[in-house]
Amino acid sequence: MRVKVNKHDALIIVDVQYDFMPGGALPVPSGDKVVPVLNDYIRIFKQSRGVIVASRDWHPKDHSSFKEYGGIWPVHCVQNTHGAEFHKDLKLPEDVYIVSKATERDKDAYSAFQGTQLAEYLRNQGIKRVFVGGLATDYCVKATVLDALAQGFCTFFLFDASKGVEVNKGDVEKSIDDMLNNGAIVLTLQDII
Ligand code: VGL
Ligand code: ZN
Repeated sequence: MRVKVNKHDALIIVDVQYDFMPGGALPVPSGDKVVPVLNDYIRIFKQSRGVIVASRDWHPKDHSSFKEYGGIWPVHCVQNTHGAEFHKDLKLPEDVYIVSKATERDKDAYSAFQGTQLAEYLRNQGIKRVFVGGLATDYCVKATVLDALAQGFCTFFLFDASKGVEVNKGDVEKSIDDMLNNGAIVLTLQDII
């Protein structure tokens, strides 16, 4: 495949935060490996005048997705803690659009579109296509890809810039099938000219 990035394209970087890195509260195996690859995509999108978006899981400290409050996850990505910060090596540009999600105690959100103004923002910027990568493939990346498709964006899943949790074996493979079945296109850096 050959794809050329233009100014109607947006890169959506999902949840590249310390709590999803090895050693973090909710680690994604090899989660740190996405950072240099995403930096390559960032460079391309800057050169091509595309829009760059970064989402972050941004929970209050008593969030309902945490085990002690009835959820299924360990405490992670609490607002204004180190674990919620973006990885320091991720080269986000000055004009990055940051989307904070699941900021209210009683609402969880895996998708960067859920409960946020992201779709409106992208439409206002004239965006037609979105390129989604980050953490984790089988949760927040998948949910973001499916919502982007439902919102009518032509949507690429950045295979080489994403890693999954695999709570159950085969979850990543299944999530990619899900994205493909809904119209997503799987892309790697080699496909971009
Ligand atoms: C995520 C589990 C809980 C993610 C966020 O970013 O994939 N996973 N909250
Ligand atoms: Zn979360």
